[in-house]
Amino acid sequence: EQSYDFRAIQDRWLPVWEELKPFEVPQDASVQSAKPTKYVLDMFPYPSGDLHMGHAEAFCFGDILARYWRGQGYDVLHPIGWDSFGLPAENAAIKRGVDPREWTYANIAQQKASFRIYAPSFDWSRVLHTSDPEYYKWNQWIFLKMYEKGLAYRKASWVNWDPVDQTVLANEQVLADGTSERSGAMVVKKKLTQWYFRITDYADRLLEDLDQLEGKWPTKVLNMQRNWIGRSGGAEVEFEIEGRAEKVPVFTTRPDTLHGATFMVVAPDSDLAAELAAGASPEVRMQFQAYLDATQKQSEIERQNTDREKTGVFLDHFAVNPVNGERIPVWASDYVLADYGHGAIMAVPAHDQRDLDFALKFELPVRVVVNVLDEDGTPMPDPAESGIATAGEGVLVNSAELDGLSKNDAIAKAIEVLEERGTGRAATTYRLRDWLISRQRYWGTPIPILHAEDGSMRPVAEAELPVKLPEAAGLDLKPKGSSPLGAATEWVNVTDPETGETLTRDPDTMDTFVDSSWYFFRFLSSNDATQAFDPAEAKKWAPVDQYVGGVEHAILHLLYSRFITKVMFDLGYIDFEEPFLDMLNQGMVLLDGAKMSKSKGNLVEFASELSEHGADALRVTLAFAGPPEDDIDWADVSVQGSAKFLARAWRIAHDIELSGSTSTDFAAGDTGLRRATHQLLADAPGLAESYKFNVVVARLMEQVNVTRKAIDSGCGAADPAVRESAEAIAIILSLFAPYAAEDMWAMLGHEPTVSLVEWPAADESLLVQEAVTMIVQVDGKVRDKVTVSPTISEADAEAQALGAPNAQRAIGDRQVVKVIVRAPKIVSIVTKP
Ligand code: ANZ
Repeated sequence: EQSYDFRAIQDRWLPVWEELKPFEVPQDASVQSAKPTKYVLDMFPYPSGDLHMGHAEAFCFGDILARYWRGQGYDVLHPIGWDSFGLPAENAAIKRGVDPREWTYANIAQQKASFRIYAPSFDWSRVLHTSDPEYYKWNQWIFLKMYEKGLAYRKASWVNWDPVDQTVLANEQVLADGTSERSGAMVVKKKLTQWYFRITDYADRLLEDLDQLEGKWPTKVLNMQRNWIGRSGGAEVEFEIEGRAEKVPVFTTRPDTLHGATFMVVAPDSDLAAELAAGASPEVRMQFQAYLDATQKQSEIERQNTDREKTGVFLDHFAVNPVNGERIPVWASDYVLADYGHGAIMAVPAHDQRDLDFALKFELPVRVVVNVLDEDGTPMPDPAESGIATAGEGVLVNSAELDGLSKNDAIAKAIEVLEERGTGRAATTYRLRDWLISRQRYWGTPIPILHAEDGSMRPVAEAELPVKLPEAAGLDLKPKGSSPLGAATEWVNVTDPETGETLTRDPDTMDTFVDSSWYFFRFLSSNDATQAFDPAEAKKWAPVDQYVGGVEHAILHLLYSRFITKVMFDLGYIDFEEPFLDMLNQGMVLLDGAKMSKSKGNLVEFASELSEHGADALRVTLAFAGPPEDDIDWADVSVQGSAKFLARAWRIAHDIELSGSTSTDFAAGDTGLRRATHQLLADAPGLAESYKFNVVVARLMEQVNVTRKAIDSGCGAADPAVRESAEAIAIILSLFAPYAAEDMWAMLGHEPTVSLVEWPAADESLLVQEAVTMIVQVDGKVRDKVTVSPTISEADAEAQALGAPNAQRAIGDRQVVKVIVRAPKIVSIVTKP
């Protein structure tokens, strides 16, 4: 007798699916379909080796949703591609002496082979690799569009520099201890001329549009985005510095405290500090230089640590407080950051703790300008004495026209006064910085800019794109602080065909976050050589309805994708401004409570799990382990248990086949089993849509059990209700175990593929109605009990109670004077003769 054999089943259906290509959707918006559409996307993989368990999990969840929506009658776009540029490929290539191209594409081939067996329902006709010139051509096109709009620009600035990898790092690639996330080296600051995208122009929209995603994205992710943008409202106040023609602006959230500003602090690494120090005595100059050197060894995170002992250098200059004409000393200190606000602050020691710590250390004056009370209504102790700055609500003092006002009124009034005098204005500051996109590495998209000898720049003509990456052979890829492309002489040097002028190509490559900031658009038209994507396709499919991926991308990838989407909107290519409508962040796959890694030696290999247990058992295990947002501990799951469940499900279809019955007269089937089947059909959609995949699997397990019971000790395998149940099981099971489901579907006499079958609707009349007992009292005595729906209305409850036979008997010919209804529990009837 035949038994469940996952290998045989995989071998049977893979070639059939490959022939059928059931998940391809035409790349032609003019092909009409009456169906609504869904775009379901998993964050695309990085080809660092074979697929790992994290991929298995994320792609399992994305695939459940893609398959679910097909079952609900949608055309579903579910594409796959590879994020194939980037440092790891290059570093691995350097280590092994192979071409990064070869290494990358070999890994992609391996991942493709694993995916083929794992069988997510991808549209393979749209596959893309960001390292293909056909893809990165459009990165360059986007760059040119941004350049045209003034959104791509170059500036010299201090950047995080990884001295081991010899490359620029983004802030979030620098760990809290100041080391590089990549190499572990202490990160230093270095001044470089770099390309930036002006994302700060979009800060307000990026912040405000998050409100549209409330309830659709995880709250944690929304908050991380908000904090990263970090908008603060306040004022910009201009201070004169004695001996300097131009005034210096500072940003403050507390313009109400201006009368309490007793000194000014500038960031040591700001241009202003350098300028003021240059005009000071040789002694101050030396002190300042030493202090600047020390500051540059510190990470931004260390500098923001409020517990640190304050340090600083007096710059031998004085500023003038614009509201009271007072001369205040100007200091340099590392707690002021060069690239936040204006890189200079008015220090109000009475009401800001950092300023107070600084004032107490360097014996600077502390002046209270807000009388702050504690919870009991008693005045807070003097900050100069207690060492505690008072930041709360209070009434203004020592502040001329602001005296007597509350903090908020004083903020408004102070701004008014500043604006009247022309020495300040309301202002908003953001934590968000412009996006540094240039990298001094080989394996990325070349920046399509030509430099002339006079220092001017020419964008490469659109018709000349792509600017192809030169071959790696012969180039020294080892990091050295400038791009390896600079040494590709033949590539770098270009003669302008019109003027004969010698031009050089920009040797930097783009941050790979550029590649991933718009790949969801390229999937719409991945085979179109004439445009980045077809706006008509975008109208049909985009935005992405469901995005699935790791929370490690909660900040940058999502922020950059949202930014580029808004740029595309402004350029008129699309009519929406948010790229991802719903998002699921899956948990991690752990082993014995720990993150798996090669170095810890606790790696569960996806490839070996796949060959040992098969795709279906692996996928069912991942889906059944718990809510998808939670971590899965591989030590706690049972892949064997999943395989047993699949065998039991499969055997139901097998038994039906053996029974020889082909009746589809479901209405004639066993009612008890039919009720269970229809309850499953009624409940599964809501569960799937709220990501309760584990509950759907549990319900399938129950259904398999009741069906088995019906076969063995009930109506028997030939009963049409058993077939009805088996079909429902196969259809819903196809979300999790496409091979077993397809095999069941075939045994039930259907053509492939079960994956495109629309879910049967639940028959309402077969659903188990919930019911409660309602008590009917007449003149204080319980006379009857009626079964009612828990949601019964007051009017219906009253009618039911009055109509209940025993209640009617008790009422007799007495007159009902009052009916008190407490639906659905009790109805109390009061009568009189
Ligand atoms: C005077 C003042 C008085 C301030 C007071 C606060 C309290 P957030 O909320 O984070 O935006 N600040 C401004 N620029 C800075 C920089 N480049 N580096 C370090 N600190 C800077 O913080 C804004 C406040 O942080 C500003 O308001 C300024 O100090 C400081 F009772 O100005 B405040």
